[in-house]
Amino acid sequence: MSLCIKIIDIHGREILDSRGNPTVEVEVTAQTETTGRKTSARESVPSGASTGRFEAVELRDGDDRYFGLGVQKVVDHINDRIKGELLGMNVLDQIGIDRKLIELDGMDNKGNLGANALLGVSLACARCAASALDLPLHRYLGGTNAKVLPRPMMNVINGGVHSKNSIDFQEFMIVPSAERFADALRMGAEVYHFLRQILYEDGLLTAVGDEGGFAPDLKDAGEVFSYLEKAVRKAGYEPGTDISFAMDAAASELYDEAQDVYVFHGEEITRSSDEMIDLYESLIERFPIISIEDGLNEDDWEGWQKLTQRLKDKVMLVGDDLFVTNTKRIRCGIDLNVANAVLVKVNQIGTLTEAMDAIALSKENNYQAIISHRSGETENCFIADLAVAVNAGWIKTGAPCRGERTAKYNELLRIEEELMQSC
Ligand code: 2PG
Ligand code: MG
Repeated sequence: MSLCIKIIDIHGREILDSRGNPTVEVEVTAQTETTGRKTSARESVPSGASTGRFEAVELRDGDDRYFGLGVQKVVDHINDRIKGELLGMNVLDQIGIDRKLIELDGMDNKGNLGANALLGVSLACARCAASALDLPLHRYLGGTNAKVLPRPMMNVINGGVHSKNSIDFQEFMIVPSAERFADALRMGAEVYHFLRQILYEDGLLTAVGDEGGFAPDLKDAGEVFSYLEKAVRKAGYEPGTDISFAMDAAASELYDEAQDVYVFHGEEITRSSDEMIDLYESLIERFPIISIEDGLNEDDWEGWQKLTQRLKDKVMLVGDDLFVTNTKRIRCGIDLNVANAVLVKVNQIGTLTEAMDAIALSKENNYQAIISHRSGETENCFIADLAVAVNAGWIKTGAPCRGERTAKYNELLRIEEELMQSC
């Protein structure tokens, strides 16, 4: 690498995320050798609520601050160990930086220094490198062919562990289709407002959950999709043509290992793996659903094989807790013919390089890659650039509501504007 932009400072700090819980922010400063110019950039780390069992470890202090959720130890790891090792490295050498981070941690699950320590540094280095080169982040990450704006998957009804209502499944999304991202976003936002109006008229709660979607007490998935259909029509769009639907069952959260059933507390029933598949099939027949995420438990490879066999030609079957952005698990899914799409969450794996490897592996094997936020977010919009960088085609980043969600959508508006100017 001929151009050298040396890392001269790394500073971690504890900040708050969208749920009011502590998370990590990292600031990286680098100096261009030839000109002496200094560049600083910062990134922060998201945090999930329905975390997969196989995700990389998010370290927390476990003391009496913030109910044990503080990240001071993680910040110390960044400001001591990691900084000590990375100072002087070329910030353009993302692979080298990430390799060093992985080696420093030394554990498969990144439980030593914490995946939240590693990820903050990894992302901040990439952002700093892009700034030092005066390149937009998506162009730095993706090169000259980074150009596809993703189709937004907007979570407008929140259930499961993301809200305290009666809906058992976690997310119900609207997925607008338009030539321009700006139009898709507008369509989604319009439907969102009609949905609020309809829920309000029916005397239902219009307070929002963690990802900005409404969290009313509805009976079951069928009732939720009926509301979505009504809202789409009221906004003047055609369900299935202009706007399709998606859901994240987050089935691992519903699974009871002792009884080998899925427990629906709101509906007050249990379902077997086969009954879950039957339910999805009937929902697909009734509504224009194009994607079902985590339809079954994260360990149920056999059930996933059946699910895939039955529904793969009708919808995207997305592995989130199942794959945890981990190439080993994605490889396993490919070999077993399980799922046909991968949810990509950078903090599930802990470094940018590994997340990009997961995306590459998915695409090479004709699995869709959906770039995703976490339910605990910050105003950081790295994933907007990442989605465009890898031409993923999909982004899941919540409702068009709450600053930490709109931050990503708004960044995509800017990127689209910039890409259109350059044509
Ligand atoms: C999911 C995510 C994001 P969490 O399950 O897909 O929507 O939720 O961040 O809580 O894991
Ligand atoms: Mg999920």
